[in-house]
Formats: sequence, structure tokens, C-alpha cells
Amino acid sequence: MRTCISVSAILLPLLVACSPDGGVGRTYTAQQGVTVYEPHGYDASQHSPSPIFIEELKPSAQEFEVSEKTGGLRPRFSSAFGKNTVSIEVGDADLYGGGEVRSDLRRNGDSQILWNTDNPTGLLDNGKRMYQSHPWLLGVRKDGSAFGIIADNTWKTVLSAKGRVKFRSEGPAFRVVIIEKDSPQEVMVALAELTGKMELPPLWALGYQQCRFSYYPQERVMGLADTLRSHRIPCDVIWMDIHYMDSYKIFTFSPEHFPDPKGLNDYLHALNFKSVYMIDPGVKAEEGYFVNDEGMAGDYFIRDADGNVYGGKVWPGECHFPDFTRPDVCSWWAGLYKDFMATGADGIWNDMNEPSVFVGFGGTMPDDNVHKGGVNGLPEGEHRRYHNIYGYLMVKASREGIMAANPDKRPFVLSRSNFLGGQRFAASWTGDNYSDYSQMKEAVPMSLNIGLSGQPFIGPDLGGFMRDCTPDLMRHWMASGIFFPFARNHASVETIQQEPWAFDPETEDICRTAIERRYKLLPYYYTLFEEASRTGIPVMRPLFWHNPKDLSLRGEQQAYLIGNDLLVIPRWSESPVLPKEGWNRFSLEEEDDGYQSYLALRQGAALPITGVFQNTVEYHTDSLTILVNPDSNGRAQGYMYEDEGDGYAYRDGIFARYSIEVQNAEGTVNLKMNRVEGKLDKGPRFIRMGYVCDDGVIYSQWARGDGVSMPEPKSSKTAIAAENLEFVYLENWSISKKQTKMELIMSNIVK
Ligand code: NBV
Repeated sequence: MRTCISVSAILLPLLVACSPDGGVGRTYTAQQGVTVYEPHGYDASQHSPSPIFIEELKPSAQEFEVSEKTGGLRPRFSSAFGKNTVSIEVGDADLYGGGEVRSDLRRNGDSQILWNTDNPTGLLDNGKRMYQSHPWLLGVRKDGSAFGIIADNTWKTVLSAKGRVKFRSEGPAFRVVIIEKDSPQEVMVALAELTGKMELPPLWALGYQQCRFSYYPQERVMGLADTLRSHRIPCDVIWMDIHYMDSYKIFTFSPEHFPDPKGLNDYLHALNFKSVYMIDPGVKAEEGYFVNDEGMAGDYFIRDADGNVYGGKVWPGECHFPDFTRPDVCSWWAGLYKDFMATGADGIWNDMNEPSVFVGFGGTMPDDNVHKGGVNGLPEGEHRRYHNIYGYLMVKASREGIMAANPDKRPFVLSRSNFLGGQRFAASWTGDNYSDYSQMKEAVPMSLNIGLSGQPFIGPDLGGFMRDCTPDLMRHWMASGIFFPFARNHASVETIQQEPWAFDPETEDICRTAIERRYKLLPYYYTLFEEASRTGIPVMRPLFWHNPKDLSLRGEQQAYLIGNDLLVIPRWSESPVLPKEGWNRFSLEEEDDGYQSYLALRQGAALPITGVFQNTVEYHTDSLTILVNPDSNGRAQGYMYEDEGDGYAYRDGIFARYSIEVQNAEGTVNLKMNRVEGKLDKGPRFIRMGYVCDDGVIYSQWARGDGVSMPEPKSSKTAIAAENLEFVYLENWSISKKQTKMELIMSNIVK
């Protein structure tokens, strides 16, 4: 039966929008600078428990001083034609975030639809609805102060930033949480306090990864592993896409192509590779297939509005879909990983989990399919409420499964679909892009905005997934993309081969050099990942991060930062806007191949790098080069984190955090590296300094601190012995601008 739209339905929203309170009902402060706004008549049961927050929000017992800025934003709620809207005047702030979207870095004037969609190459709606949804925007005002807006709402929503910020939802009235802080950095920390952090991943997940849809049969995977090693392409992970399965049935192995998964994983492990396997949500609806049989017996699958088990077509044909809103389904699903991981699989790749359904309702399941609920107290509800968190709930259950299967190892799950807060469970990639310069370039703002939405572990398919890559594109993409937090080369089944050696020797060399850079920078990357896991600050950062008050940096989306100290300027960038001064460019190679990104070190930074390793099993930090770019006071600072790279001993203090301090005074450069936290004692190590000048790096000799036989400092010109006695002392040195390398004349080097 059709409902008529009454006059009041039209007038009421207008009245609400015009009412002095803007339709705001209850308001409370949850934490300092975090205010919750509920609309009049807010029905919490329609949205709670929220999947976004790690804890239900409640009024803080503590009274906070309301600063001028706090509460500066005033949400206005309205409701019309069954849609609920919040609209917020944000002045002339620059806007970022909104999760995954094809757009400029600055989101002002843009809009998107928050509805997780299998959107190959971003063609649907021009990429304004993508695989994951983050009902969130970060605003940075002209004075550098910042705010964040969370719409606590899982329903399909249009997020627009045209003039004012608007979230227009197809679901019931929802609340809004506004974070007000003095800087974007503080906003990101507050977002992570509320929505959780990525847990520290295993070190191997930070290495280079090789993927294809699909490497099969298993002999080909072994051959790939051999080739990576024989060609000296550093690599940590080989990925298994759907062809490893038996007829695309999840949790099975093709008897023809992968008869011995354990043997394959053993082979890969012997060569220091890790293996990651794809698991999709669709369970082939086939009697006699154990996953389907168990799911049917346990009634674990989603039902349609008429109460029948829903069937939708995906790779295996007709499929059933686990209802991840149910705790019993999640435990069952998690349990499926036990035997699977016992084959030696190291990580899991959850794809197609928007969920994607080939035929039917907008590429997914019908809106009125029914989810029974129960997880964390979620009530029964229709798919339209739970669609956007289907992938989130799936990866949460997957993660629990692989943690139970391998309790001593850190889990690694990669997900295509996710939701605000989902960084707690999985890393993500940006889905199916294509091999084109435009998509290579787009990946920078896309990944930056996902990072600014709480997900630090992100990256695109390097080289592009669909269409054939060319040698030139491959070189550019590897040389600029290898620095993304997640660095995986992936290509689709119909494309030409895309491994570094698949083109020509020159392309191979260029790719190798790029990948070697990633491995050299691992001490720094791991430090940044640990920081992200503790604070929520993204690993890959926009340039305005350096100085939020420098308005010229607000829109830069070609060059980007890794951490605070490393600036990456892709070779393809055209007139990037860079910080005005103080950043010194350097290279990590003797020769320039014309493709490697320009790198620059922040003035005042000390950044640890190491040599080239073929994988993270071989990786160690026994010798470190500290790249330094002292500030005008001759000082540079940095820090480094390390631990065992896997497992949980770091939680019991088995880690080391070092402070690195450099002082350049009157021609003498002192470098001190002190362990300031943690119980991990790595023993003696070799250190040298790489002094980054405008036109190159000048390396000192190697020095060694052994922690035992260190002589007492003799004079004020002798570096101070610190715990572990790791330091370099340089004297009587000079820098020639013409030379990129020179021996420093050093005295008092500790042997
Ligand atoms: O499993 C095959 C692919 C996968 O390689 C890709 O990374 C996913 O985004 N998958 C999509 C299924 C559809 C490919 C056309």
C-alpha cells in the first residue's frame, strides 16, 4: 500500500530546520572536546550498539571547560520524505576523510554515497560509492585548529560537503559526534580513542607482496617464489587468489591444482615467504559441501523477507551468506579457520564482502533480507541497516578465527569492504583499480583520506589490477607506490604478467630499486606502524600535516609524507606544493634511474634506515644508518621502535624504543641512541650517520657500541656513553657540496 505524504511531513522538517535548537535534543560531552548531539525523538535502539565506537558513549562524569572552539559547530537535524539529515555549517574549513572515494584530497564541494559497493575501477557513480564506508569528515580551519564529525549511522547515506557538511540517511534519525581539537593530529588521536586502533601487525606484513588473480597451480606459486629469490626482488608475501580453491568453494583446496597446501606453505616458508589466502563470504549452495552443510544444519545463513535461506550468485554459482550479526555464526566461521590455518597459511584475504552478489539487487543482496543479530547486542534487523557493516563483521570473525588458530602469532587479515572503526580488525586495499596513470595518481588522495578516516594500513594494487600495465607505468607506480603502508603488486586474470621482471630488464631494475628502498626504510616503517597502533595517527600523511597553518599545503595530493619526517615526491608529480624550507632531498642510491621518487628529510629529523634484505626473516637492525638533517640549532631527533616482529612478547615489555638525538656544535656532531623504553636488548650494533645535505648524503664511518667495553667519556668532546653505548662521535669533518659521499675524519670512535 502506498503512503501519502502528508503536509506535516513536508512542513515539519522545515520547522525543525528553522527551529532555534536545530532539532537537537539531548547533548552531552563524552570526553574533553567530544560532544554528542542527539536529534529530537532519537531512538537509540535503531543504532545501538554502535559498531563504530569501542565503548558506548555516555556523558562524562567530569566537567570540562567549554573553550571557545568547543561546540563551535552546531548540527541541525531535519527529516523529510523518510530521510534523516544532519547539516553542519563548517565555515571555510578544509575537509578531508570520508573514507574511500575517488576524489581530490580536499573534499570541499564533493559528495559521496556511503553504501559499500563492488565498484571495479570506480566506474559506478564515478567512484562516489566504493567498497568501504566511513561516515566521517575531518575539518581543518585556517588557523590550524581542527574538528571531526562522526555520523553514528550504518544506513545508506549521502555525505556531501557542498558549502555545509550534510549526512542524509535513508535510515532513522541518528546522532552525531563532534570532536573539537587544536590540531588535525589531536583529532585523529581522539578518533582512535573513540573508534579503536589498528593492532600492531606482524613485521612481514610491512614487506613487499606479490599477488595475481591467480597464481596456480601450486607449482607455479613455487616457481614464483624461486624467481623472486633468484632475481633478488625482496619480497615477504605471496598471495593465493580464488583459483586455489576447489570450484571456488571457500575453505577447500583444489585437488587438481593445490593437492598439497601444507607442502606448498612449507616450501614458501623455507624460502622465507608468508602465504595469504582468499576467503570470500559466499558459501557455495551445494549439498555435501561441508561448509554449506554445516551452515544449513546450524541455520547460519541469511534469510530473505519470506523466511527462505537467501541465495545469490557469486564465483561458485548460487551461494549462501553467513549472518555475521549472530555470535553463533561468528564462532562457527572463526572455527572454520582452524584446519585451514593448520596448513601453514599465514594470513587471510577477505574479498567480495560488501557483500558483492553478481546478479540482482544493485550488486548486493536485497535490502529486506533479515539479519538475526546478537553480536555485541545488535538487534535483529534488515540488510539495509547492516549492509555497510557486513564486511566489518566478517573480518572481525575472521580475525578471531585466525587468532584462535594461531594464538602465538599476530593475525593479518586484508579486507576489501569495511566501515568506520574497522581498522581494529583488518587492513584494507582500495579494490579493483586499473592500470592507468590517472588511477596511479588517484591512489594518493584516496589512500590519504582513508588514513585520515582511521585506517592506517592501506594501499592500492600497485601496477593496477585491470588492463595491461606498461613498462613505463609499472616503473612509475612501483617507484611512487612502494611507500604506501600496504605495498602489494596485484593484477587481474585477463592481464599480462605484472611481476617486476615481466617487462624488461630495465623495468625490473627500477622495481627492484624501489622495493629495496622499502626494505631499507623498514626500521622507520615499523616505528610508524607501532605509533599508529598506539595513537591512531596514520602512517601515510598529507603534506599539511607538517604545518597545518600553512594553507598552501592543504590541497597537495601528489607528494605525501611517510610519518612526520620523510617526504615522498613522485617523479610523475607536476609542480607539487612542498613545504617551504628545511627539507633536504636525498637519495638512497648512487645512481638516479629517472623513476625513483625524490625523497626529502625534514629539518630536525633523525631517521633510522638499514641495508637491503630479501625479506623480514633475514631483516635485522644490527647495523643502522641514521639519516640526519639538523635544524638551525644543530639538533636532530628521532626515535625507533623494535620488537620480535611477531607474537605478543612486546606486550610484556619485550620491545625497545630508542630515542635518537643528534647535536651538531662547532664542527662536532654527536649522535646518541638511547633505549628509553622496553626490555629488549639487541646487544651491540654498528651505527653510522648519514648527513643529509642539499645534494646528497655524507656518510660517517661505522662505529660500534658494545655496551661493555666502552671507555668512560674523556672530554666534553667525547660523546656521552648511554645505555647500550650506541653512538657515533664525529670530529673535524667538513662537507663538500660536490661530493655525494665522503669519508668523515673521525676520532674517538669506539671500537
Ligand atoms: O578474487 C578475484 C578478484 C581479486 O583478485 C580482486 O582483488 C578483488 O578485488 N576479486 C575482486 C573478484 C572479482 C574480480 C573481477
